[in-house]
Amino acid sequence: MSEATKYRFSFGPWNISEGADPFGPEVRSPYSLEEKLDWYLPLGFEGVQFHDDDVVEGIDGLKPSQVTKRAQEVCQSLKDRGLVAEFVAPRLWFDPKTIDGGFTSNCATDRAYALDRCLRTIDIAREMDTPNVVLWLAREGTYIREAKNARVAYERILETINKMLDYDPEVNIWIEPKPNEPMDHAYLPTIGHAIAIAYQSSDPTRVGGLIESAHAILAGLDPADEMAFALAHGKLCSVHLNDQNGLKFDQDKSFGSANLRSAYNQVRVLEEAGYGKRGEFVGLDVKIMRTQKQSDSTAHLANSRDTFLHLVEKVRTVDRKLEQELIEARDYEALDAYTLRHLLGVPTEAVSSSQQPALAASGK
Ligand code: XUL
Ligand code: MN
Repeated sequence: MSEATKYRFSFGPWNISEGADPFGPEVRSPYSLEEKLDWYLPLGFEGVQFHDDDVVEGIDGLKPSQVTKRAQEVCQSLKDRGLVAEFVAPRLWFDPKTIDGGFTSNCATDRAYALDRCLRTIDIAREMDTPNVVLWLAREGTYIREAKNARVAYERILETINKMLDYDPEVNIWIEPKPNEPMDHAYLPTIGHAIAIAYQSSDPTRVGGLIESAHAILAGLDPADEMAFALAHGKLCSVHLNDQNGLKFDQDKSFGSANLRSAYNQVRVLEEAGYGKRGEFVGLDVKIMRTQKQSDSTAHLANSRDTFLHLVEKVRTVDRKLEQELIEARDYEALDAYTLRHLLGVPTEAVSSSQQPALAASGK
């Protein structure tokens, strides 16, 4: 039997937040990046996910030499604490020049800005000792379909990805799909779309995906099946585990909070595929509830990691022989009952439907 995976965890500084939402301001005071980095190891995390401007604040107003200097400082802060950068992602949705999207904007100077920002992100990633760049294509979509030509938009996304691949022969690009928010519809809404564009690119071996549980749910899809699809293509480069209670705003709830069984199946798919054995991180893109106090600022991260590890135990202790027998008997009712009892931690005898009174005999 192969050795059990020792999972490594990551999150981004934005996951320790001040609680602002579209209807109200901050309710907790901010921590500096350095203070946040101090908490990673004590919380059980060693990977740090960054936006470009999490590393270099005010990036657009700085000279290349200033950007490099700041990136080197942050890289040193990581090293001092025994941490590593997992990836850097261009924040392409804040600047007025990206109001109508970056890669797919109808304005050529806006598109040039977006490409340039991505190339500077690659420079920062290089300084941070990571080859990985994540593209969450926040505004690459439309509020109304007539606003852009969707076919041209797909071509423009592909063109930009190819330019990034050309710019640095070492860079890997991980697309994080999301179907909506902030746009009504996004152009790469699912991992299927992301993987299709990866194969179309000039170097498919360097383009893959990052799946966020909540984003898959918002697309009406099952996160575990989405992960399985990417794993089957060798293209699951990272995950943003979290949870989402139905089709509403992107909630980034703690992992397992809304649907523990779905969380179990995500862990099961990852564990069975040996995810993590090739150095992949278990990323948690979770948000603490706005109602929490300042001193609770990191509780959701510790809780989500803990839930993940409990679910790993559940996956490792499932009775595979019984599962196989129930599958062969096509007794999925019993398999369902067994799964629920296993998750609840209650004894698992008497799960077969054959324990039922003989309904057939009574003609029902
Ligand atoms: C947006 C989202 C982002 C990305 C990083 O919904 O998930 O946090 O994960 O830019
Ligand atoms: Mn995310």
